[in-house]
Amino acid sequence: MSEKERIDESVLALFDGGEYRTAGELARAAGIGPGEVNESLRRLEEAGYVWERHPVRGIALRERPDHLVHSEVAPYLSTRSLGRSIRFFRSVESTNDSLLSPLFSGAEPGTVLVSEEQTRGRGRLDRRWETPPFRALLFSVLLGAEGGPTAAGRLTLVSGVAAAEAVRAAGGPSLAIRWPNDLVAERRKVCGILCEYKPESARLVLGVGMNVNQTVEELPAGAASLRTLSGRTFRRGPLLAAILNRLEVWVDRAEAEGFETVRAEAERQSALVGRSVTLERGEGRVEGIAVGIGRGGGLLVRTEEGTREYRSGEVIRVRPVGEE
Ligand code: BT5
Repeated sequence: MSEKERIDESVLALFDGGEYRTAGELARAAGIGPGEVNESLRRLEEAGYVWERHPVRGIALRERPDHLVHSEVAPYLSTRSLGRSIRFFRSVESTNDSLLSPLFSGAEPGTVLVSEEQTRGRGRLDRRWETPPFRALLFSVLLGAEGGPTAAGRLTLVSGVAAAEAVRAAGGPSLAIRWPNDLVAERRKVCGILCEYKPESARLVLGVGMNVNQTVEELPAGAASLRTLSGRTFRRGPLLAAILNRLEVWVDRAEAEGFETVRAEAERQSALVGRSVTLERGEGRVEGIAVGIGRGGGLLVRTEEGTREYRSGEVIRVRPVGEE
């Protein structure tokens, strides 16, 4: 955090309940001079904070922009470890890449990195993840790396279950899990998850991109945001905290009870189970009926040859059973 950011945070911390503060009070509390108080108020105004200035009572905060800052997230966190260290960025190439960079080589598991914008947001297979600044949730979580590559597939499902639950609890739409890594509503993609395991450093990073307040014009074709689905905007800070809260609960549950609990829940919330699917894989296509989620976190597909768990691949078509 830069010195200016530190000053702005301590100024903002004094405005929790709509109260008035004098410039002198602000200067004392933040340990700065009156000139720096004014500079900080101006910087915050440019960032979207609205101040009311009263000749006698002082200054009150009337509106906060929906920016991801510590004071928008931390008060809503109830986790033991996830998000106890959160780093906020205005712009990075990719939150997954940043968290895996040498800069964070000493970071503790549970560390979260959030950005308002990504200039090279990644999907799987080097596809792009595109969102305008200040509208989406883009974050990565560093996790303990036991389990290696298969842990990544399972963790993707754990995260999907947790994120869908947090969105519902925030009064948002009901999202289904579209194996392997999407959350969808009305067949439109709302959230993409990119879990990466780096054997060199034995690090597992979970990246989540969720469309929150984008308008239809701000979304790629085939996508939806919580806003387009429910007709209202969401405060992203508390939503991020809610996702981390549920994520920790589900990670703990998976550790204590085994993957079965998560598997069953992911199956229940699946957008694919009970439908005909076409699965594209490196070695060709598989046509069959999705009948469940397997013990390895893969998709169970029944074909004429029997039922098999596929741990990788792309579902390129979904339709009701019996439809050609
Ligand atoms: C994913 O890949 O869905 C995983 C996306 C993960 C993004 C997060 S953001 C934080 C973290 N840091 C990163 O750099 N990445 C993670 P995949 O299944 O390959 O889907 C990618 C495809 O989704 C693209 O090819 C587009 O068609 C589509 N897409 C791109 N942006 C989208 C958006 N905002 N909403 C819905 N779909 C989108």
